[in-house]
Amino acid sequence: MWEFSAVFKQLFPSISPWQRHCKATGPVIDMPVPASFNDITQDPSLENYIGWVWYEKEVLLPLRWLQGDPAPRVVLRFGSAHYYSIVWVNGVQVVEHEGGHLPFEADISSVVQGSPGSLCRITVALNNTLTPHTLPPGSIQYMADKSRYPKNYFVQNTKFDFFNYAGIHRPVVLYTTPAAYIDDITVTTTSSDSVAMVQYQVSVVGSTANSLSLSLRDQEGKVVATGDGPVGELKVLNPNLWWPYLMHENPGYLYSLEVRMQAQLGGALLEDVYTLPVGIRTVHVTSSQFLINGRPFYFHGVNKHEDADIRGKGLDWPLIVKDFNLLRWLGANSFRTSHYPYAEEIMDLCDAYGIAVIDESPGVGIKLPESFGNRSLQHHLAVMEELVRRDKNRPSVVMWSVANEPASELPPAAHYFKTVIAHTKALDPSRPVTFVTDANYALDHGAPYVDVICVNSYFSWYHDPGHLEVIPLQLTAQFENWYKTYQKPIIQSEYGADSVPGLHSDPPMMFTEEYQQALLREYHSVLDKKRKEYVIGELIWNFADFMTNQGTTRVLGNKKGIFTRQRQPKAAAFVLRDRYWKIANESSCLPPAITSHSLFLK
Ligand code: GCB
Repeated sequence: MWEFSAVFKQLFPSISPWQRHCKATGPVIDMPVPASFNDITQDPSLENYIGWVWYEKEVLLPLRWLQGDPAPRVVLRFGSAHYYSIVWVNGVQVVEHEGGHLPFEADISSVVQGSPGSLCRITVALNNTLTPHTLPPGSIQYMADKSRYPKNYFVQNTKFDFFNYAGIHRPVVLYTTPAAYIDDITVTTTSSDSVAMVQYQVSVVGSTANSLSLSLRDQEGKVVATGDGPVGELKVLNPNLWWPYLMHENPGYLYSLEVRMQAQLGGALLEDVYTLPVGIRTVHVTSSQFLINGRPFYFHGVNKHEDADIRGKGLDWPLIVKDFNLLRWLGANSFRTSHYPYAEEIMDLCDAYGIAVIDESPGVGIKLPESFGNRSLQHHLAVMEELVRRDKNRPSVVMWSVANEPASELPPAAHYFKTVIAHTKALDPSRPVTFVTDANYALDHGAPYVDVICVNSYFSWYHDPGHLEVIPLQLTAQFENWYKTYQKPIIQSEYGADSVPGLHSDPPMMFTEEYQQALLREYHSVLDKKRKEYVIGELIWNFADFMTNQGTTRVLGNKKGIFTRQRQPKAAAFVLRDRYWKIANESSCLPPAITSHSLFLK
């Protein structure tokens, strides 16, 4: 629990609570972390709040963290905080970070080691304001007409379809390392039938006089390869490959790589040990296939959101585990982290369960011409660096997505996406890169640079509403046009319809459960033809209903979920479940037999 206060209606902090206790500057309330702050109280002005908020917490650090020669390095780490954070410890600024959805940390040793035994005060100023240069972009609009709006009235405009929840969304942890420590590890893998190579690179900070030794253990704890030094290769005979769920009877196989460092520092011998889960797998894209370990992979999965009642985008373990159980019930083998990177805790389970991930940056709603300028571009490159650094070693991540539905028909999109995609590939040459488009195939300036075409369409929903009969023609044309133009494999990265649970009509009408089912079935009939050619996946929009801004087309949020926001199935969930298990059984690599309500746990 943290203390919390909001500085209402101010875009910039004009008070300085970090210099003394937050509560000395005005009233504070209790605020849980992790959680979005928006839905925690009954106060509508906090729900829709725009501007700076303050979080504060005092902790007592163990004495052994603060002593020693050399003393350990004490680090304060945030899993994520949305959107712009400034952090002080005992009144000293220790880190500033732009962007939600990704971690950041600060070495706070010098601040805390001066005062052993006293409380350590952590203060966070957080601002959720989005501008044309943030990711996602937004804009603040002042309403000048005094006859219609109060003085200084402004609104936050965004071009994306989910609620801009804010707060400290993921765990905040304090940890220590020795003064010389393992700072980063990069692992890539290659394999043939009987032998795999694990290439590694380890970086150490704090000492040049260090030695590194590595050992790779299998799931039985047996050491299968050893190595030493900062760069090298481990050879694994008869490897257990990492396979996606339903593509193998033992999906998500993870080895465990132990990296041990010893370093001399000021006469002391320091030791740091880090254990990294490693999945051995390869990913390749041809003109019509997506290959995992050389075998064609078909994405039958979902798009998700981090979203739930009360906690908003705050990490919630029961919800996470429930969602994975639903994914496996559904027979889904993949998801896209629409429209921002998900929590590391979620990604860990994808690695362990074999759920293939299209890992998306927060580049959603890039529509304004100014959002394609150099300032935005530089920030986008920095975000890709943070994302790749965080997720590069995850076998579940099979492709990066740098954006969702940008205005890619604008001419500056060519340079913008060429640069972002080339940068991402330079950071990680081992994975394909894409962005998700809803632009016309003939006008899209970003598509030439992607490895896989990911296209969203809402035929018979946003276009020709109510006319299910147009889907076969329009969807077939969509696929053929894209394929003729690019000869690249295609994923239907979104399609779907809103349905209000419990609303029925036959013949099907929009917003009923029957219409959502019927629309899905129309899409599926075309997908069944095209998946024999070059369509390599289908991701339903959306896994579950989720909160959006208020608007005339949203009834308490977006209702395109096949599950409700509380994770109860709508009729469409059963259509998709039958389909995904059927596809899994066809392509199959021994999925367990389907029985009505059983879970297929490892
Ligand atoms: C889209 C967007 C997604 C929306 C969805 C919808 O194309 O990518 O963020 O929520 O359509 O339901 O309108």
